Amino acid sequence: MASPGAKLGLQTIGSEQERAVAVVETEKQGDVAVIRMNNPPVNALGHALRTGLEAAFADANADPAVQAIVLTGTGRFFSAGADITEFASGMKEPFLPQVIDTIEASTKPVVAAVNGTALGGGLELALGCHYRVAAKDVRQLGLPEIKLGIIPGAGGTQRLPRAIGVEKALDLILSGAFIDAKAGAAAGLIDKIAEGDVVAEAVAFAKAHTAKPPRRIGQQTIDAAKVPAGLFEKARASIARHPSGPLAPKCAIDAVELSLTLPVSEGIPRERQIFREAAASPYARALQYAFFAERQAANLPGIGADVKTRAVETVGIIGGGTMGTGITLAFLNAGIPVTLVETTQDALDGGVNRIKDTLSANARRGRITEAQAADRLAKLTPALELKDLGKADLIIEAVFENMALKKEIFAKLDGIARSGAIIATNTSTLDVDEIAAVTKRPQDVLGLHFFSPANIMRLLEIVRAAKTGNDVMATAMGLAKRIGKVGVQAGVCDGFVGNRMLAAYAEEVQAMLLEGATPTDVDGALETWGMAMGPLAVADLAGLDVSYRIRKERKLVGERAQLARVPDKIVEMGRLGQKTGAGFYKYDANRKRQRDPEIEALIRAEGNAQQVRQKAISADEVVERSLLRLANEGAKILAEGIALRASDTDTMYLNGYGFPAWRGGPMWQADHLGLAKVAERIKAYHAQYGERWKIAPLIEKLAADGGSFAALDKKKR
Ligand code: T1G
Repeated sequence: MASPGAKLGLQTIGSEQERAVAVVETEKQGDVAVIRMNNPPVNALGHALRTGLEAAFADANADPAVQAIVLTGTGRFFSAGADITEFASGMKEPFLPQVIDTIEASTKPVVAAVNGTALGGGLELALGCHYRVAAKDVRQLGLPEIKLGIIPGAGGTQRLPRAIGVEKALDLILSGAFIDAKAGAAAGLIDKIAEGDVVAEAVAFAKAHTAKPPRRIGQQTIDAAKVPAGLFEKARASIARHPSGPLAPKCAIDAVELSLTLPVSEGIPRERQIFREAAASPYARALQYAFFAERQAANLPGIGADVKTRAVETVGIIGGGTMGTGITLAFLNAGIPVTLVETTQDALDGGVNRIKDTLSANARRGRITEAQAADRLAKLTPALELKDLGKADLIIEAVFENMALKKEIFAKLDGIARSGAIIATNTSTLDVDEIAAVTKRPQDVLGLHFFSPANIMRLLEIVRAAKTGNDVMATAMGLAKRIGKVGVQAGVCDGFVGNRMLAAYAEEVQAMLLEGATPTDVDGALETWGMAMGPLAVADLAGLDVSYRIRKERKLVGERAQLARVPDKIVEMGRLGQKTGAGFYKYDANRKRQRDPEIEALIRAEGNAQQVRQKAISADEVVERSLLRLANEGAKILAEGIALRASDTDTMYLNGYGFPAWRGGPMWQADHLGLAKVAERIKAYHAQYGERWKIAPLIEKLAADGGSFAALDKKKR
């Protein structure tokens, strides 16, 4: 072995090996070999890294001068787990379970110096080490595989229960939640929290353990008596509407349950079988697609890392209503001071109290501490004058959905906002170009369309107007991540991307009601299929008056007016949804919905009045017609360039419209069904129902060429 502290490497015999060497470095600190993973950006355990680790451990174990081994990562990452990009292309040996078994079998103590994020295979790697020393600021420890529609596949379902107990392990694996180093130590996952340099403290820890036989988690047994009775039954009963779909949660429970009865040497091969079953499902493919789609959405063509973003350290919000206060909370929660402007003291007090109530409720529920709640409230400045926003870096208008009012406010802001400030509108449908045109600084104007409740919903539709500057778009995209949102670009058209598709979907729902379906039939079918909430229940939650006002502004005619008759009549009866205790449904004191025969009769009468041929509509038809209208409208939007990618549309529906991630999104569903089949079905509906089902030329073309939305997106990269 070369002199202490020297960098060691494998003999280079080919490019794969070169990569393996490049991503694993071994350094000697006295008689301790420090093996460092260096595979940016997240130390994903791809083939090269697995190969490099296997070789580095073989080397260190064979070296008589080495008494102990420390494994660590680089930068913010220990390892973010298996390389998800390898899933589609298939993995090559050495497989991760093998590498981890080799590490656990080491005859010399192996200490993981967990310098940062350790997730999935990354945490399984650390569990294969004999001891774990973590840096005190580590926030992300977990096995989130379930969010990708799979289960831990490198021993996590067998070793984690032995390390922290079956109940905690099952909870972490089923939720995919992250824990920090402190919680890890409390659970028994982490042996020592490093106050200083984690590698140095891990080396010292290792030296202190060279005399003892290594402690292998894989050899530990589980005391079944300590497992709460009925744990697995309760878990199985709790996964009916798991956000990862019907299969992976069941697989996770089955695998963890094996840890009670099988030794690790038998449990891991069984885990692998179950892993493969989950990985082969369309739900896993949809969730992995969603993972990358969300990250892809942040890439704006022509706007590279060289585009300088603007500083946003203070924000002004105009309007203390539901949206204004939700948006204010989103910024306060991210530690960004907000000045909230309203026109009257009462309205302002109303808004401030709503914010106070939400913060104290979050503290009461333990989501934040009292101190954090107080700190966030201290960052709020109520105001009654627009001029108080003169210093704000970003101003967001969130007033009533009325063009004249918004233009009046933007004309005033043009004279008030500091030079270089970004001025945004939270409109959900109106023309942002028209709003920008009342200012002398259209390059500083864009749409920031939040979704209610704005402090909860992850989606932020970033509406790029014709003159919006690249730096403003880049700033908005970065800001979205900073406030915990998923930013997705949309162009200007009526309803932008999300609401324009929603209008087509909602229209088809109304058509199915007039043909004979009931609200319960429609919502029931879509919720059983996986939607978080059916479209009519969502309409009642959002308030039927909101869409009523938009329809009245639009002055609908022809079939569109006919299809809006039922919701119009319901609103004109004073039934605005949950907030009035009745809409498409009746609501009890706990806001639980109940079918309402009066509304079902109203719908029947309207269907007959419009002489709509009545028919039984199956749940499958409800789902098919809803999805195809969404995909067809999505394809038109894509062809017009209003959405950059089909995957952006899906990212919007997953994060803003309650579309289940394990179903991928409307465009992914269309690809999954096959565009030839989609085209055939749309044409069949067009023949039956006419113009509203006119096929999008893009679908017709892709179907004819054997193409797909995914392939189209790939071409654009
Ligand atoms: N594989 C491949 N690429 C990955 C990756 C991974 N595991 N994790 C992140 N990336 C890419 C990501 O696409 C992006 O690329 C860049 O890294 C930065 O990510 C056997 C089989 C770690 C919390 O589920 O949750 O182990 O867009 O923008 O916000 O049991 O990434 O720049 O080109 O998200 O700081 C289990 C997944 C895998 C963790 C960091 N692991 N990653 O968030 O950065 S399955 C996970 C995350 C497994 C084993 C099984 C997050 C993060 P690009 P980012 P971030």
